[in-house]
Amino acid sequence: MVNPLYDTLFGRHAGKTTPFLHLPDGSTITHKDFLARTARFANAITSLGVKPGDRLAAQIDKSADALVLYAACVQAGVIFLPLNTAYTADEVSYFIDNSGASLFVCQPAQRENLDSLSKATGTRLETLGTDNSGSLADIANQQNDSFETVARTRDDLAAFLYTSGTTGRSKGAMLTQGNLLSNATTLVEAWSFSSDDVLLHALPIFHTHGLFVAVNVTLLAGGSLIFMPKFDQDQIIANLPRATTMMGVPTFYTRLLDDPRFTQELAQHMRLFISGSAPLLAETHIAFEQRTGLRILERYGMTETNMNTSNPYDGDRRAGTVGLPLPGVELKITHPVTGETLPNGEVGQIEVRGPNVFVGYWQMPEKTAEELREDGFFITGDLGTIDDDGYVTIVGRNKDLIISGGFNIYPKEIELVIDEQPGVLESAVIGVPHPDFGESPVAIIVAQNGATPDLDAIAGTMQQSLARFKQPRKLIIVPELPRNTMGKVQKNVLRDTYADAFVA
Ligand code: MCA
Ligand code: AMP
Repeated sequence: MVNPLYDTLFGRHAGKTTPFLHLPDGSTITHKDFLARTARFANAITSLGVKPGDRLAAQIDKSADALVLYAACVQAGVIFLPLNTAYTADEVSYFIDNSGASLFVCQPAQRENLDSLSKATGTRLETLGTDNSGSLADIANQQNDSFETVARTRDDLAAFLYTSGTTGRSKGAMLTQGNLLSNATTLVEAWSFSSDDVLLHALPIFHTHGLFVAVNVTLLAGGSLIFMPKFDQDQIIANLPRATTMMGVPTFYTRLLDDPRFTQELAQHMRLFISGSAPLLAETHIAFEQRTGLRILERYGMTETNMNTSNPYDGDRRAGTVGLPLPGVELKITHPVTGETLPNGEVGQIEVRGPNVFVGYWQMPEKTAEELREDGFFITGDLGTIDDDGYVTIVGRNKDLIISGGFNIYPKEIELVIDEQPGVLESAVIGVPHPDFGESPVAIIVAQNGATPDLDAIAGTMQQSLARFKQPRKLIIVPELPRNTMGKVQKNVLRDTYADAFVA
């Protein structure tokens, strides 16, 4: 194979005139047309001087062209670096600078806002809209619709996905062609995907879940996607009858259960509902089965590892568990201090090894060594148990992380911003239960002696520097933070104290 990822996911569909994408306006894009446009984009980025192994960063709205850009990067051997559209210019500048991206593609409306960033980092800036608009689309429209696929091996890098750390600095997880291919192959088999599948796609495509799981699996199976710009309840209800499968974060499922239009009749033809990225409450799993007669299949993954475990397609899907290690994935529970493997039933850190596990963090060898052992086991930072049947249950996290509606929020990043504000002595950001997002951040702030921090001004500053989904919806001033005898802030105590912060 010339380029394993391109040939296996995309090239295999050459010439097919069957639909790949069903778009919201009722139109479809066939595999053949998708590949022709991919070739135009591969020619376009190459004509701009982007070479194999270079990074292309994209912060663009979800659209068929956004997916074409991913495919074009694979075909041209360029490392794809998708970015959350909610990130502010401050946040984006770090990713561009750290990755050394040679091309940054943003939304047309953002060009002015991001122009200075592009000049400061020396990165070329082009734009791409959702409707064949933008400077990159203009260039692509002038190109040939065939492109000589760039040769790659399974060990070559295919994508960088930035994931934050407990220090607040984001790390670029380097994923190879082999990482993505092995996981897609495993999942097609594990979840019985076929060319008959029509996946209702409402996830963003700048994360593993929406891009590497939903899109790669569908492509490999030869199925098609109902490609929606975002999760829109009315659109989901309207499109479900045309779909066979859906993947979502738990918020998708709790929202559907809150909607009386989501009935057994509407859902019963569906082959499979899959949930991941955040804990699915056992009560949601049970309520879903009571409503539809179907059991959600919950699986567990990470940006660094793709998917690690899954409840079985045929067999017992156990509520509250993330199922069994996927074929080819080794999983063990270890003691957080000694690293020794613990017996079944005991809680410890979850470690995984397999062809799905990334190769390290970009230009951060120390960080890589801290989390990726020399023997290939990756320390996930999740805490869990394995039972005697092999089912894994996640019971907590050994990392300071909040997951809101499937988006990761690292408290340290927010604390660093708050601590710099006038009148603030220190702060602690905690995640507490939220009825819609599962968890949501709350900022607990201690004032400097005699000062009264201006909470509105703090919220305003966060608006500038942090994506909206990271901004705590509640800021609370307290006289002091609870500390243990070592002087460490007891976030568990704060989480208990403010557990009801978002209860209606
Ligand atoms: C939007 N907002 C949020 C979130 N999303 N706030 C907190 N948490 C969120 N997740 C804010 C917006 O800024 C806005 O704020 C308000 O909520 C409504 O915005 P809207 O765009 O209407 O949001 P939404 O449609 O309600 O979006 C919620 C959502 C979305 C559908 C749950 O966040 C989503 O699609 N999440 C999926 C994330 C995902 O794909 N994660 C996978 C990571 P305001 O009104 O104040 O301006 S990959 C991963 O974790 C691993 C590998 C794995 O295992 O999968
Ligand atoms: P990310 O860094 O965005 O890839 O998020 C990965 C994290 O999401 C994991 O380390 C887990 O903490 C969490 N996660 C993913 N899937 C599940 C799940 N099914 N249940 C609980 N947590 C999950």
